[in-house]
Amino acid sequence: MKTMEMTLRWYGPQFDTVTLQKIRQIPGVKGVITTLYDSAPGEVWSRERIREMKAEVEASGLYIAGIESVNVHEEIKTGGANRDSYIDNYIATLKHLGQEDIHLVCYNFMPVFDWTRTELARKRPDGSTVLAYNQEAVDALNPEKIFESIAGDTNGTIMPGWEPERMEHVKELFDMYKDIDDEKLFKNLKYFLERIMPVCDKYNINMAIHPDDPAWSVFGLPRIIINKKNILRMMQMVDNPHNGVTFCSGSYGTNLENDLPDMIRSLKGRIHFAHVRNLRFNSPTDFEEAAHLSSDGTFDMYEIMKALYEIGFEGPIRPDHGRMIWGEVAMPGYGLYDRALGATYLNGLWEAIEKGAR
Ligand code: CS2
Ligand code: MN
Repeated sequence: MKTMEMTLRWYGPQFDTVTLQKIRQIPGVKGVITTLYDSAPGEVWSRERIREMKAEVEASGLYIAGIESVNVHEEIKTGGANRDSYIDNYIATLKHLGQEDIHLVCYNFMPVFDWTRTELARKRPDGSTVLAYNQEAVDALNPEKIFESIAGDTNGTIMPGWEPERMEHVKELFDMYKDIDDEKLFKNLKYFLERIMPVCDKYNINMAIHPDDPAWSVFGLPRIIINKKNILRMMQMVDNPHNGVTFCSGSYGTNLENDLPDMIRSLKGRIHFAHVRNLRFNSPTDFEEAAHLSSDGTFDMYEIMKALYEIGFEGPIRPDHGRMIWGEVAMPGYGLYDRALGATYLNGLWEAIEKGAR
């Protein structure tokens, strides 16, 4: 019987403190989710580079379960004059991935920034540190000075999507979006998807859009992959099973109005990848990335896993941002220990649900 595959994200040999050898020792984890970390959005990935990346992972006894992410160039998101050539490049990358037998691609359509947090190391009573978000802190930032304000808080580590090279252009990037509202962004997403679906059909590539995080507009930029209504609209506007979703509980869950198990059920057949993690809300505008356990946060993780089980989910799943515990020094959210605990907990929930259903 096909079932879900537990995986872990791996940031590659140059950046990750967590080695493939360590990942391999997490019970039940056989696949990794990775990407070509030194490629820029818009570049074509050659078959050779993909092969090298695969060989490295496979040499450690693991396999590549999917790519997170093949990033989408801002010209595509804004529908700029050069979008077609960037889409051609994206198609070439998808083709090469398919030829190398990789069939899952996670991406996002968030303008300018990837996920946004206001603290990368908030201390909890047990001494662990976690990523946290506070709306008042975001509202106090000047968008064009965001990088300076947040960079100071990170102990030299930065969030994906907040790289210094990118931040040098932050003003230009904001300008590119000045005429883009939600409707235009939807239109540009549709255009992109319609153009890439043929190559996805040919090579059986499941595209899995990652939700915007947090799931509302920040810094005045449009954000559309935020709730059930919008994600169903996206599924219907390009009604092809290869046009699917990364169901990230921690990202959709930032908006307490999102009923996560209900969203999962409504996406049956279209969830190709799952990120499962918990959040703890201290107030509706302040949350922190708790341990995966239901009792440590706001979500019922059993109900989330049960909904995935019941829709027959069988793709890769991974624990998401973990706490920093046991003195580990690693990229915020992506240490080994707490994500390994998360994977083990999710595997336990799944086993119980599966056996209970027999
Ligand atoms: C994040 C994102 O929440 C997450 O999983 O780490 O960076 C995510 O990888 C991208 O938005 C997917 O394109
Ligand atoms: Mn996620």
